[in-house]
Amino acid sequence: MISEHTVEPDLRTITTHCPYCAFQCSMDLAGTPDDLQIIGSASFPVNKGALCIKGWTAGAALAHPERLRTPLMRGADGELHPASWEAALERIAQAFLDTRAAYGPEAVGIFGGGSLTNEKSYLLGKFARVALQTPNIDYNGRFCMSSAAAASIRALGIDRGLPFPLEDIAGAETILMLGSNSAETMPPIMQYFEAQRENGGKLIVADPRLTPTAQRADLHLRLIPGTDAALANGLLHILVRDGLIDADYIAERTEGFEPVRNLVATYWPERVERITGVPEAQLLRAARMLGSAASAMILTGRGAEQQSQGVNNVLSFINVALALGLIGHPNSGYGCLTGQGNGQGGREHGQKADQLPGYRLITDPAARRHVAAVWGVDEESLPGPGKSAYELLDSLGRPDSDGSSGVRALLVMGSNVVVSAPNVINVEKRLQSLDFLVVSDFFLSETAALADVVLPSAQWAEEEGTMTNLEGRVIRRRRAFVPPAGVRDDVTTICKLAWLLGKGSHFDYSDTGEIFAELGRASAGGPADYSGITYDKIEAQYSDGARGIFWPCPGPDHPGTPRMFADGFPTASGKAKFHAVRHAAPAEEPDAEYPLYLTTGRNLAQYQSGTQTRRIAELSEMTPMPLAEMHPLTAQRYGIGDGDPVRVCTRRGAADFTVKITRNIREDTIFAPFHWGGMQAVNRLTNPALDPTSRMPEFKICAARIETISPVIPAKAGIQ
Ligand SMILES: Nc1nc2c(c(=O)[nH]1)N[C@H]1C(S)=C(S)[C@@H](COP(=O)(O)OP(=O)(O)OC[C@H]3O[C@@H](n4cnc5c(=O)[nH]c(N)nc54)[C@H](O)[C@@H]3O)O[C@H]1N2
Ligand SMILES: Nc1nc2c(c(=O)[nH]1)N[C@H]1C(S)=C(S)[C@@H](COP(=O)(O)OP(=O)(O)OC[C@H]3O[C@@H](n4cnc5c(=O)[nH]c(N)nc54)[C@H](O)[C@@H]3O)O[C@H]1N2
Ligand code: SF4
Ligand SMILES: [Mo]
Repeated sequence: MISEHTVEPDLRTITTHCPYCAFQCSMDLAGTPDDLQIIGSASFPVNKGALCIKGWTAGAALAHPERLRTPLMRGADGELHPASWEAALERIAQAFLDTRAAYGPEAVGIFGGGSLTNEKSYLLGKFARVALQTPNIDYNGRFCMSSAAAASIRALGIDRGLPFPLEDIAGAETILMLGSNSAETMPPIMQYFEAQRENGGKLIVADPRLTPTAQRADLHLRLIPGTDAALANGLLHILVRDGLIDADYIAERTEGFEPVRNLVATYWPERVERITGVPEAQLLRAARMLGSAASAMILTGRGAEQQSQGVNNVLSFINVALALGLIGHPNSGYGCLTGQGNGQGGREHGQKADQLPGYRLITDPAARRHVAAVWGVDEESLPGPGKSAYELLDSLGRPDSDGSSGVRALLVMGSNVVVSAPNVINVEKRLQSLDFLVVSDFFLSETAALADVVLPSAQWAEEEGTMTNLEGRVIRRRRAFVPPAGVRDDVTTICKLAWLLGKGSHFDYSDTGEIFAELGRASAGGPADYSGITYDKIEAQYSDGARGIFWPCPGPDHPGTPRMFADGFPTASGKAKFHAVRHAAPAEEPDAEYPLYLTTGRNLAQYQSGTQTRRIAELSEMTPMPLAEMHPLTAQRYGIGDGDPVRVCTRRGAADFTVKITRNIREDTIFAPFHWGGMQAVNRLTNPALDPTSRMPEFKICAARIETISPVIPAKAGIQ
């Protein structure tokens, strides 16, 4: 069993990584939680000393006055009251046991997150399958890069967001980015694009908005939301027509090109201009920039992925990368820019509904045998696949279509779903209809406020573990401080609950290193093989400047794999696969009643559902409220001025914003960020239409109309 806390002396310098995004900047911490100095670690080869404003200010959440410092339990009066850990954990265990007795094990569900360390992600997956024996575990990564993941697995046999180190960006002659605004979402990455430009390289950005990222590009393709696959097919049409494809590579390293060639023949430039809104001349220029380059990269962000066609969009761009012979060549390839701190590792070790550790499928008999042996359980006792994130949320508290009970008790760890899931009006209702909800968080998030039991969790600088960054580089998160009295780390919480559920012997660890070693054994032989990585090996790499180890790392002497696909693809044939994918309309398109596209995304100074960043004064001052971006001509049509309050309505509901008038957006599109809750939650509006393969919701497109309203009172930081 994990000891409560190993006491670390405060007041010292320790090197760890940022709590927020997948760039995982290394930072040196000095001081105490009340007075913390954070500087970017100059020697870490990823951020090279740079941090963004969120990283600089990350310390403010540690000693924040609103931080949860004791468990809370809902009393007979309907309010949350402070409670002891013993009482809270017993209530949770009893609720899980009662639910299981009444409705069966699948009626208990877990919703995890991509901010959890590898150790916690792995334990949560094991807890679901071994302690609860429920198939119903999924996580917020389903809302993040699941479309890119599914497409990469289909086409390339494996999903590692970037299959090459970031430094390769600097050497690429041409880069095409689809729906990524990394100047705001991972600012320190821009140093690689600067270096690329200094080396004479060119950048193309496809985005309905002229974002800060697109402003740095040589060519901005201001496409109509939801037309990414048509753009890809149109580019490939020109590349084939103009003889710019790599016939040798296609013959030797790929299969399935002919149907793609036939399909893209129908995507002539004039037609693609009509579908995408991108002028023919720009299509030609983009195709030439890609096709004539000695090295080129295609990178996707959430813009192209968070669609009901997300998998097809990514497949269509992988087609372009394969036809040009890019994948596996120096300073070239296809990559997905992963989002959350452990967005990569969090998707590999069992938080997904259909997954076992090492990126194995829970339906694969060999994988089940292997993992059951590592866990010391009977193979038959492992459940099958469960429901995907939105389907899980939508099933809460009501019977399934097959008459079974649906999920009636839920543990949420690392997500704030009433802000960040699509169609949150429905999600909130579903959460309220549960028999029992428990949420672990640092603060009383909007989701925690609905819970029967709230558990206060240790934060990044108070815990040990590993994270896997956007490059697949496994790094160490180190503890600098003891958590405040009354706060526990999630590892301790999960293990204690397992004991109370009678499965403690499977959750008996002396420290997180032991959990990581077990994760390594469970992942051995799987696609994401960590078996050759140990804490000591990562630490040794830190001291010689290499800094972290790239998976797959299948043995103790293996150095890790910074670059993949140089010699082949991990598919049955060893070849990459083309997929002939037509573009298709989004699930909802503008019409007379809802005449505008609504798209959603991020601001520089806020992070995700805002639980952390809305509580940090500097960040809230920079970005105090959600702004709905609108073109001046659109605003004029509605008689709206800059700074006016506006109500945006869709078929799901209404939400309130302040208008920002900008020429940097298409006339037919409005954009709003999703970092706020309540009436300011853009997810009151979004469409939960799912991609048929990845089950990714269509966060990036729905049809909307706008109404003018009386002034919005700016929300106070932290409390909405
Ligand atoms: N500041 C900040 N940084 C973050 C985060 C944060 O919340 N705040 N979150 C982290 C996480 S988890 C993630 S996943 C990443 C996300 O990082 P990004 O993918 O860069 O972020 P988004 O703003 O969601 O979407 C990117 C762009 O997609 C565009 N877009 C909208 N619709 C379409 C379309 O149909 N096609 C195309 N091609 N583009 C479209 C939007 O205009 C937007 O500029 O950021 C990470 N970093
Ligand atoms: N409209 C719209 N909606 C979106 C998106 C979009 O582009 N548009 N993007 C989607 C994407 S890409 C993502 S990744 C999701 C993210 O949305 P969420 O899943 O809500 O992500 P966070 O806000 O990071 O939520 C994490 C919560 O867990 C807490 N937390 C963080 N780390 C830990 C931990 O280690 N332990 C515990 N116990 N708690 C922790 C935080 O305080 C926070 O309350 O939103 C999705 N929703
Ligand atoms: S939020 Fe991302 S880019 Fe900003 S400091 Fe943290 S890891 Fe670096
Ligand atoms: Mo994400």
